[in-house]
Amino acid sequence: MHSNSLKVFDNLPITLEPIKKDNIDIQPNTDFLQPTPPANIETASYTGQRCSLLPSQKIDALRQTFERHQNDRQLIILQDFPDPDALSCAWAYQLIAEQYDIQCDIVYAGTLSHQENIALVKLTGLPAQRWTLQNAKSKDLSVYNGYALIDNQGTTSQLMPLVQEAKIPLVILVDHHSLQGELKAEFSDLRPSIRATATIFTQYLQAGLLTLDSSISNHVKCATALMHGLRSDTNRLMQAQEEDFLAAGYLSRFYDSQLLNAVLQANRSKRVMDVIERSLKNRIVQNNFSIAGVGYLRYEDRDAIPQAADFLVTEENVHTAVVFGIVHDEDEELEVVIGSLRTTKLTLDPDEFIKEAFGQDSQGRFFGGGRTGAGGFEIPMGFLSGFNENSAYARMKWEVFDAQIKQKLLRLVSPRDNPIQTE
Ligand SMILES: [Mn+2]
Repeated sequence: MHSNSLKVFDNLPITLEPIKKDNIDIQPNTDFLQPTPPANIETASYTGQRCSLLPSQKIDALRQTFERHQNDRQLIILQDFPDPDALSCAWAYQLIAEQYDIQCDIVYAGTLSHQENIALVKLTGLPAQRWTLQNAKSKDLSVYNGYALIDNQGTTSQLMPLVQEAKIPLVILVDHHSLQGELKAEFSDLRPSIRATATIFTQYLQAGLLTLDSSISNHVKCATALMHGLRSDTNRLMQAQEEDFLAAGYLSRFYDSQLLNAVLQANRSKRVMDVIERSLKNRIVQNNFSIAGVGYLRYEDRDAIPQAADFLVTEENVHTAVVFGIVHDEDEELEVVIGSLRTTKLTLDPDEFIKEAFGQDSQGRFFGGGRTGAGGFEIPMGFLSGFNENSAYARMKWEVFDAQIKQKLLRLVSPRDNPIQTE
């Protein structure tokens, strides 16, 4: 199974824009088992064009936004660990913007840690740049007149504080994750009912924001990247809905199936296989939830966590898998607990489940969230980071975090028999 299919929000957590919630309900809560609300009205309203489910006013507003920013230079900020959906849409945005003489730099602060993402970028020549926090600080941000957030709302990028400090205005926000906070953009298109941001961008292309041409190599490659993004955010179209299929149908006229196949053939590294093995060995299955702690991982291997969750959720009688581990970033001397959730249970909302399970930090920021079928969390270890050369300490630390995360999850999985209850 293609593991990166649902990995987007794995990087979620260290929310920069605090999302405040007044009452923190500490009772076991089963609200997350409620069915998802109906699709928003905007996406349901048909316009003249048969194939576009997009209101024409939205397209006009987007076009006017680009017109107002002619000759600008913009940053396109992706989540720290960008996935195919984000990467492909950023590219489509860049190609659309070029027509208005807007020059865009696509940047992310983390790494491309999934083999398919590396293959996508290499094989298509996708123009994304890695800006670590260190080298971002040395950049002259005053050359940028604006920035765009694509497939994220700024809560998953370490670059946000820098951009906000530099007072660069948020021009365009396009995303399909649940609303993360109150960000004001000149133009925003937030549609949580859509399965992939690639679907939204394909609708823009279809509506004429960029006329794809099969004789232009970059157009073919971008269409291929969008097809990959759309497939990977919809679990290979298995969770796709009408709009996604229509978008895929449109892309099928331009994409290169052999190139897509080459991207999908990327193999898992041995280290990823080892993490999957650990998750299998350590998993506990309770009430159709499979939960596994995988211990310590290197920063570059963090993507093994969602891949392991993708794998565990395929076991019979399992509808939801949660895999977590302690990821250490040697450069920054930081340790973070990172976890991924995958579910095939339609009535389980990963965003609510994660928020309910782990709550918020002292500043009111949630440790994670999600979207249809997938969620993720990150819990910084702060003061407890490091000193793992002492193996007894490292083991003890892991055991404490492992037990605590399991307690928090099991409280929701089987509210009445928490194994470590003290009362
Ligand atoms: Mn996405």
